[in-house]
Amino acid sequence: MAILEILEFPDPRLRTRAKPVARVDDSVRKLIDDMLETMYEAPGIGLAATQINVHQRIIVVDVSENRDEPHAFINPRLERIGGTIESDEGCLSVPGFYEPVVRAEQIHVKALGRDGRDLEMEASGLLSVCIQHECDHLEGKLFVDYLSNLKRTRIRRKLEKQHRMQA
Ligand code: K1U
Ligand code: ZN
Repeated sequence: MAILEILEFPDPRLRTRAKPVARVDDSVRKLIDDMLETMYEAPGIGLAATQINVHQRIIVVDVSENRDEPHAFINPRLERIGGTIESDEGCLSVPGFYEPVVRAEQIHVKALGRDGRDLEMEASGLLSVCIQHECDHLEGKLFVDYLSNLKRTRIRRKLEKQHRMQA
């Protein structure tokens, strides 16, 4: 397994729309295992392939307290069931910033699992929020896009400054 580099906002590669996975083979399973290792090490509760500069429609999540309930979704499709939930969101690609975002409270997810078989799941609360956040990444969308231009610009400038200092 391997820990992969996570792209940071405003890297333009985070704006790439990911392509569907045509076949779930060993290379896809290895990628999922590497994504889970990278997510746990960060630490985070989710990760999309886009964030590690792989533009395939794959996300992983684990919102459990003991960090022992990993989920992988390949080619995920979401249906909104109902309700709205506002919660503070963070992002491993926008480190150090947490802001409130409004999303659907309950969702239905259809995808392929790590074994390549059809998978369906209903999710609510943090799991629902995290899956929606990760699916946004596959569209090239970040949680900062839900914020005001002023807030997004402030975050971008602070991260650009940090990146200059690190270079
Ligand atoms: O997509 C990502 O960058 C991962 C992101 C997911 C997320 C967090 C909060 C709301 C929605 C989606 C993170 O995991 S940020 C880190 C974080 O929230 C966290 C890390 C360790 C323990 C608990 C939370
Ligand atoms: Zn994120």
